[in-house]
Amino acid sequence: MRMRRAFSAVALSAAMAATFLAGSSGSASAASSDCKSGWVCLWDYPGYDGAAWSAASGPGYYTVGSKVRGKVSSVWNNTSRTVYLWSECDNSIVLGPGAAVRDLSDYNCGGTVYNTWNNRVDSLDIV
Ligand SMILES: [Ca+2]
Repeated sequence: MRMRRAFSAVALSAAMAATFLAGSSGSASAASSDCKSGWVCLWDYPGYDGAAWSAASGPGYYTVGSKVRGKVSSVWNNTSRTVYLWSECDNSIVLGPGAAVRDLSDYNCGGTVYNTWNNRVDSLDIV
């Protein structure tokens, strides 16, 4: 049900869906220290490493930047808001303010195709 809601949000807000801003320019990797207060940061590798992409703290629906979409392995919600992560999985991951996931392989995917959330996040809501 949440997945359905997420996909309808894509259709409705395509024009206003903010694109993630690159957390670092030119650099191949970014550390957790690059994740500014008020941002949600997503990394290609576990342990907050790899190419980072970030979203501003404003509430809304965000599509993960193409360079890390479907590749996210760790995430840090460095905002004071709640964040919902979306993917093909039937469930969602809810991150309270300040919450982080070091390795999305630790989270079981609720779908029938994939085992874990590793490399699955394609969008999120900041509420
Ligand atoms: Ca990855």
